[in-house]
Amino acid sequence: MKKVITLISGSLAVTALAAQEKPNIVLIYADDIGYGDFSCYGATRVQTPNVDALANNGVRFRNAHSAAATSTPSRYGMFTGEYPWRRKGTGVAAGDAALIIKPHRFTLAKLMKEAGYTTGAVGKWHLGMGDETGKQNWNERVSPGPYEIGFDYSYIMAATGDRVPCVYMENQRAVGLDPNDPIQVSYTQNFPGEPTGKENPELLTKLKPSHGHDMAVVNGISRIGYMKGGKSALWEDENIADSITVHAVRFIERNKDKPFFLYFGTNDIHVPRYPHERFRGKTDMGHRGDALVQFDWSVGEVVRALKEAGVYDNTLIIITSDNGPVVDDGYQDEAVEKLRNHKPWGPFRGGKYSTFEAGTRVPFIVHWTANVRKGVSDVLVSQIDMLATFSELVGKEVSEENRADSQKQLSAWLGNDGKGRDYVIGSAYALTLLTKDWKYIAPSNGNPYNAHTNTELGLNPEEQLYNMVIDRGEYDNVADENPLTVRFLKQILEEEKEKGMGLEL
Ligand code: NG6
Ligand code: CA
Repeated sequence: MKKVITLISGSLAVTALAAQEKPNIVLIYADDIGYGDFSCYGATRVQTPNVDALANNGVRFRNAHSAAATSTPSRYGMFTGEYPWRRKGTGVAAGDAALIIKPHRFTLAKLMKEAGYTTGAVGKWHLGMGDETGKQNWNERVSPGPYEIGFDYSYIMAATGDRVPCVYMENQRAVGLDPNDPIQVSYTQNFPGEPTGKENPELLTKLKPSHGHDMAVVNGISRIGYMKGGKSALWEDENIADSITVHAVRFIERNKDKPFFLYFGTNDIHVPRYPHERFRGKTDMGHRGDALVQFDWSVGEVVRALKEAGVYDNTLIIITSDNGPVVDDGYQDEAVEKLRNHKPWGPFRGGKYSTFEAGTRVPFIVHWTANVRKGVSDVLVSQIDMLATFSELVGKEVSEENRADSQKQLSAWLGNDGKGRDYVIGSAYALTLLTKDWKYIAPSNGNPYNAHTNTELGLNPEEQLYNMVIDRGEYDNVADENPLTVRFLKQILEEEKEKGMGLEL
């Protein structure tokens, strides 16, 4: 394939690409994998060779952020380019939530389609489906969904592994459904006669909850939400990685002759963690560690498919995560007991749900064979920039309105520019503003500690300011000593809020 790079004042820039020369894009979006969970980010008790190979031959970022500290808002931000805190209703979605990104909105997938790509969404979705919460008929095509916001093909889990309905939806229809055994879903009440984890603990043969997760029992594991029917369509947790990986691979095989964009949202390592037998015991950390190995296997399969299709060198691959790590997220899977010296959050404080860094500082690896400057990058980058950055990559302009908060950061993402973003705003109960040097956390009266998950949420009625150069662990609040810095950062936040906050979807 012809190289399509020109040198402009010392930095790599991608020129307008002829259709067949457009790079494919594969976005591997992990779930709850923390900054310190891959061996290339310092983990020692788990080896992730497939991830590491991409990191070693690509750019590995050390200051990269998801848009939020949980899944739904992070995915919303990444797909729309708009900070999720601007919109009401972008918090963690129930399994029967209506589609959160409205069909009229411009999205990353629509951008790619307009640029001539075939687009696919495989794996975890968690952005809702249908036009009214709780009103979906899961026995028919559920719409709107991925297709209506730009994905030609989809094979998804509607919400999360721990939320009903526990079925795969292919092109928005439940896979393997027997019409004589229709699916019913409710997030308000159980269906008469259906067992629950709470009332029938004897049915929990695979995993028991540690908190919550005591409603419908599917595959020996109790979940969030009630469900009845659809027996032939129910997933088996130990096969989820296989099932979604195979569909990602098939999408690549089918589309290898034309440019494609694949969003591959893995179920690993979200709860309930129940990796396939062949990954059990691969680490000494129980299901959480073994699920990391399973994730790495999925990455290896995608890479292999790209190589076998002959498109590896012309595919830009991103590996990142939707939020930081959590150890006990609601099931008794021994993650806490077996963690010992492993640090999923790396050198950072907090974790999933937290305003502290580990909430949103996630692994971020960009691989594109000859087109990146290999190495480690410390510039500030954010998933919110995917939309504008991909628009640069494919040479398709996006209006300022459609670009929302998304910035063109291609040069930084390819490892060529030492600047990156000036700041990024995070949201987990309270807003945060992070620059290269400082982290400001707005005052909040929320609970500072999540006892269920053992997470410091970083909420404080006082203003917090941390010097990220000398205190990346956010232990020494220096707000009082630096009133001018606090004022400056607050002003940026105020200006950003004035552009729109608390808007309806
Ligand atoms: C929480 C769930 C947690 C997880 C999270 C969403 C309970 C007790 N906890 O409410 O298990 O599902 O939501 O995670 O129900 S996320 O990564 O998809 O945002
Ligand atoms: Ca997540």
